[in-house]
Amino acid sequence: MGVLNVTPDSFSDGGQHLDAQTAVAHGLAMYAAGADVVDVGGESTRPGGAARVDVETELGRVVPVVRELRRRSSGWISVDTTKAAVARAALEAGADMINDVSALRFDPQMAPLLARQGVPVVLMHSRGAFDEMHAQPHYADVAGEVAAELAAALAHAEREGIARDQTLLDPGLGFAKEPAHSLAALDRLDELAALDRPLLIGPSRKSFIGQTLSRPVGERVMGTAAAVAAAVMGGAHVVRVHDVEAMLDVVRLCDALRGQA
Ligand code: PMM
Repeated sequence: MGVLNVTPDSFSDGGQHLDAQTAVAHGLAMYAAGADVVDVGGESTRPGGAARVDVETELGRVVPVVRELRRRSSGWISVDTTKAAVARAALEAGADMINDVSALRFDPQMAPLLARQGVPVVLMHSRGAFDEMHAQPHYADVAGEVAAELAAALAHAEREGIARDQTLLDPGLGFAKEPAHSLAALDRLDELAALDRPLLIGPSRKSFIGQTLSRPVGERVMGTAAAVAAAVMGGAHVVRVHDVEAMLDVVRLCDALRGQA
């Protein structure tokens, strides 16, 4: 899954693809580099106070890009949003799946929409409201608590009429987690296997890599490669990354090691 942020302020690629044409070109380049899915986002969740965008702004960023990607590619299109109105318009414009970093918590209309549409949905672990997602709560056992909270999110989704087999789960590296928490969640990804759903993981260029290696955001490709390798060896099915071509090599080698190539 390639990351396509159509935002001025995402932490690593903010401002690079703000006009629709540039964004579409980058999305198509990620498919050409081997991405199966491109994840289009119109609202940054950057640590340190990303500004909430209103629905109209987010729609204006996301929908033209989805429509044009759909016209020019048969690759899967995911939309990274917590707003039901954006998800609905994006699905109408041709998106295939929704990536909700709030795991349906922020917009009460999101679950009924996805239940009706029957499309795949990523339920990502986070805690708190939008502006608290990067606050640092305490964990006694991060892997166990993330697994329990994802199990609760999955149960909530099922109560709302979303089929279990529509869902993917994501431990949410960097969301309500200090670097040590993200490292532990990644190292113990296998503990999410008991939930028996495909696992998505998004380590790309994140600050747990930067802080561990003392690297600025532009120098985290090798750290990202190590995290992607750990994720795949730990059982991840989808990795959400910026550097598609490089990470595809990592994934393919790990798949070969696991005998799945
Ligand atoms: N990380 C970011 C945004 N969306 N979605 C999922 N499912 N998992 C993640 O780890 C994740 C996400 C962080 O911001 P970025 O778009 O700048 O990488």
